[in-house]
Amino acid sequence: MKKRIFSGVQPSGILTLGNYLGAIKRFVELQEDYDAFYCVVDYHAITVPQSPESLKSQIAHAACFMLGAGLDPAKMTLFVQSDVPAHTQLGWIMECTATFGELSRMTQFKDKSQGKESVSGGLFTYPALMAADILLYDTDVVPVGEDQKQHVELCRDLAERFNSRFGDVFKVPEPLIPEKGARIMSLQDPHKKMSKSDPNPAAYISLADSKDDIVKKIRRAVTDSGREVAYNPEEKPALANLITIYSLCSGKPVEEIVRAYEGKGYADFKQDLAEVVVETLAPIQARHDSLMADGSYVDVLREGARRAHEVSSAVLKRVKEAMGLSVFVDPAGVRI
Ligand code: AQP
Repeated sequence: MKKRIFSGVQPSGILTLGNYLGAIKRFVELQEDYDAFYCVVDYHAITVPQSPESLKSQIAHAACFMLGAGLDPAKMTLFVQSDVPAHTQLGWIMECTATFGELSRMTQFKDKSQGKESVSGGLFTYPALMAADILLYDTDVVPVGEDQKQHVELCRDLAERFNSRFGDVFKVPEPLIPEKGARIMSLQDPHKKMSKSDPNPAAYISLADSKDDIVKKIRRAVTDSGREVAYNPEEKPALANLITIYSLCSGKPVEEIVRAYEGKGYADFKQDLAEVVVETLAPIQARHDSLMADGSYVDVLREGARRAHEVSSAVLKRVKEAMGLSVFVDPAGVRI
């Protein structure tokens, strides 16, 4: 039997090249060998304010970019989190399993709440919901970028704690972090990761960016002092990030890229990098546009939610029974 994987993407903006290279590209490869469940985690997106129109369209774009990148409904299950009731139900149980101290130590909460006058309670407890997302599918492996590693570790701790109290209920999942591309950095600050919710659009390449936008953003990307195209993440982190993007998009090893630009300057390198990124995104954008236009992604999400509900409701029932909670109706509210 194939091992199960689960992973999610937040529709908190239009997906970026970081999301693609760090996660979605891998999702496409992994659907060949795993029983894959991929989720557009819209409940996570509302941990920060979202307008109803933007959220609705960001969910559609996220699904179409994921399908456009190569996710195949015949090989994997793609669904939207809020279509499957078990997520928030187990989310609450996981909040009651996690401790305040544990949640306070999550670095993403610290980063995202920094400098804000007011943050939602959901931003604080979101790693408990993420643990629920994963555990509901008896997940073996969670493919994520480096930034999510701490949350998957928390998920493992919560599963083990729950199992030690209530018996062998949850499968304890393993994170799967790519060696390369685990963290694509901002084009404006190589010490910050590329994020779709960055207030400065010059900091990221959105999967919806036009050729002109991509060329401009790469031309304006910060580089380090000096002129030589050399890969040195410690001393030249901005350039190293650009070389990593080049390598992941072109499939060429870093050494080959560095060799090709010996004696040339940053301008030549950036011009070619822009071309490589445009070529990588063009087919994804074309498929995304046609899925958005014909609306066929809706059927994919509907069927995905049906499958996800089937699997997750059985796991939730197991959890509730183990804890002594009521199981007189199924998670969708139907009497059983
Ligand atoms: N910069 C990145 N480099 C590599 N991988 C990344 N991921 C995100 N940013 C990078 C990976 O993409 C998957 C989906 O991430 P997410 O949308 O669920 O949440 P996130 O990590 O918080 O992504 P963003 O773009 O930074 O969103 P906002 O701005 O809303 O916080 C995950 O596997 C993640 O590791």
